[in-house]
Amino acid sequence: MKRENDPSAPKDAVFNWYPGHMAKALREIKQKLKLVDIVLEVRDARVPLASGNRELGAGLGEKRKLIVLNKANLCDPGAMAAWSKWFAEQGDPFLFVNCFDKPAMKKAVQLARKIVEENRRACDPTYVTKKTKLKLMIVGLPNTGKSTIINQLAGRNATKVADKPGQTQVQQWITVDQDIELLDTPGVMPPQIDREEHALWLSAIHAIPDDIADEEDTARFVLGYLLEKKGPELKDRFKLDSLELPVDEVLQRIAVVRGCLMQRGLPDYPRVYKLVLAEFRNGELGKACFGDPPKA
Ligand SMILES: Nc1nc2c(ncn2[C@@H]2O[C@H](COP(=O)(O)OP(=O)(O)OP(=O)(O)O)[C@@H](O)[C@H]2O)c(=O)[nH]1
Ligand SMILES: [Mg+2]
Repeated sequence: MKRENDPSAPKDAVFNWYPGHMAKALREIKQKLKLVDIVLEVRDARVPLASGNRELGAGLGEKRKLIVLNKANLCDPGAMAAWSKWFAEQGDPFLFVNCFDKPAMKKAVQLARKIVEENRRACDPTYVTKKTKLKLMIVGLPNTGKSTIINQLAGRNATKVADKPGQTQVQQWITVDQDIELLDTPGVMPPQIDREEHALWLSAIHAIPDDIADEEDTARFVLGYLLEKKGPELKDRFKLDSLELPVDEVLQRIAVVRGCLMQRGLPDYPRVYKLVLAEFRNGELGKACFGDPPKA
């Protein structure tokens, strides 16, 4: 992994990708907090803890927050159950969702409204529930699906989305209907990542761009994970004889099976790395979840 963009990054950071627009984005998030009722903190369900951002979380102060673990359709169900138990024990409101699932998104908004109402009642015991416009701010790491969530709720392409970290670069208000308004914000990375493992997880889910992370390291890590997990998808898609193979051999096998070859039949490894990452990220190599819930 490279240490990029910031020569003043702390020496113990194994990885640092914090382009200028992210510092600005964080400042603007703090400035707009007073205009919203609640923040949806979007994470990737496949990296439930390390796709959070402590600095961003601290910046939210006392504002009510709902943790939305998006892309649940790509997350290993057993791991998701274990993480759900852990999140429930922590006491912060959370929800695992696949944002293309309309009823699940409806439930997320209902839960957000309930949290806001409960908070109003806690601040003012004489408060009587009334239907007011709900204003939500959507924050989180790059590429976690913030803008897609907004488009799904709005039922139209109100904001640009792409499988590319750093797509949204400026804040944008989107009116869903007369009851809901949403503020889309650019993805913000933690200023530094201390653990090599976390940098690999975040690269695997494409929260970090491939030209900043190292495609070879990330693809090798993903293959190692899938081999250890022994999911049938890897074996079937790449016609492997076994899942007991070293990563080097699997890479060679993929090059042959998928025709990623150069002159004289030599493997074109950069193409293989790209192919492995693309297929992993759209779920074709099976569901994943990196890391275990912390032990009490
Ligand atoms: N499988 C799956 N893909 C999703 C889901 N939500 C979003 N995506 C995909 O994730 C990619 C990134 O989505 P965006 O909405 O642009 O992500 P973002 O968080 O706004 O990214 P930035 O603007 O870079 O911070 C797109 O290719 C989406 O189609 C989901 O629930 N499931
Ligand atoms: Mg976006």
